[in-house]
Amino acid sequence: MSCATARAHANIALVKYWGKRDRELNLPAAGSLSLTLAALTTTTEVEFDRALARDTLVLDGEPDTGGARDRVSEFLDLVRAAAGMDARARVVSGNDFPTASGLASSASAFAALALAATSAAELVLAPAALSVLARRGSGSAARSLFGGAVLMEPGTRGDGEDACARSIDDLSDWPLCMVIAIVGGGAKKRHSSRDAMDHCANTSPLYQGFLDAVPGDIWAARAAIAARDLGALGAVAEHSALAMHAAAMASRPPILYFQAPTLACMHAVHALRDGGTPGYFTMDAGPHVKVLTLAEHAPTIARALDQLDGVGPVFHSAIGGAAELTQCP
Ligand code: 2P0
Repeated sequence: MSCATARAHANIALVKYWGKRDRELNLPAAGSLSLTLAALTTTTEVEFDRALARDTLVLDGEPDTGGARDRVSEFLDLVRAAAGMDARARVVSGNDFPTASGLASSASAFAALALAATSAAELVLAPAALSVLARRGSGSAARSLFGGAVLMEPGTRGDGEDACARSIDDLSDWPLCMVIAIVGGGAKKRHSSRDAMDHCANTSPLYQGFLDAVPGDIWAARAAIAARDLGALGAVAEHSALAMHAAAMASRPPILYFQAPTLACMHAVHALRDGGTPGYFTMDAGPHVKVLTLAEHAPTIARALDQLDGVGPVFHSAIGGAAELTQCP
């Protein structure tokens, strides 16, 4: 049976995705805008085999028979339905960044799985349709199929066929860089983003405020990218991250991702900026801090954050390209 291997990069949203308009089809309540990161990669091999009784998953070298395998299997059901086939698959997936670091891997994971599984099933999809499919696995995965700066459209259709991402700029002439500071030693997070965003949407009085700001934030981010204006782009990124976290914190009961070193990093970034080193923070559904800057300033920012108690390791990544097929071994 056919086999395919694909590689996809993780991405960090500058305008955050936080909340859904449809849970079944995994439709976002608003758009989002992200940067694809070259240094964080998932590689996934999919082999359909009629002799298999069920789907199998090996994740970072370990057989997985739990929730991750079930989520992969549910996603493969979508591919099987679209391709008109019923063979089960062997899936082998690995991250080149430590899964234990607590960095989100579902974006690169489902982007690589969508590309490898459709190719192995000989299902030819246009980029937008592949993004729609990846979204069913994880909302942020719809963005990880593309390189550079990526815009996710929330769409308006009930069937979700217009809720997909596209690259809006390859950024090849702008050396943006993301410094990633791991906080809390990569301990498993207390709230999955999927559950947390639902809980926030259902209970936080600040959720609607976050949502209402998204279209303007996307407009401002796109204008800043077009003008190659790091200060304007960074201001939007800090605003969107803080608005998302403020809404999450105001949930009942609260969702608090920040730890003390998270705040120390945020203050350090502002102090560096006051001193002339441009950097702008963003945080996702966890305590880690990512700092948007230019490549020439990344070592200075990484060194400053690495010196803080409870912070580390700190590394940095350039902007990455689109997901791609590699050959099967
Ligand atoms: C983002 N996050 O835009 C936001 C910011 C986390 C905080 O996308 O339920 O794992 O699978 O669609 O994609 C993480 O959410 O959620 C995420 P599902 P996902 O990057």
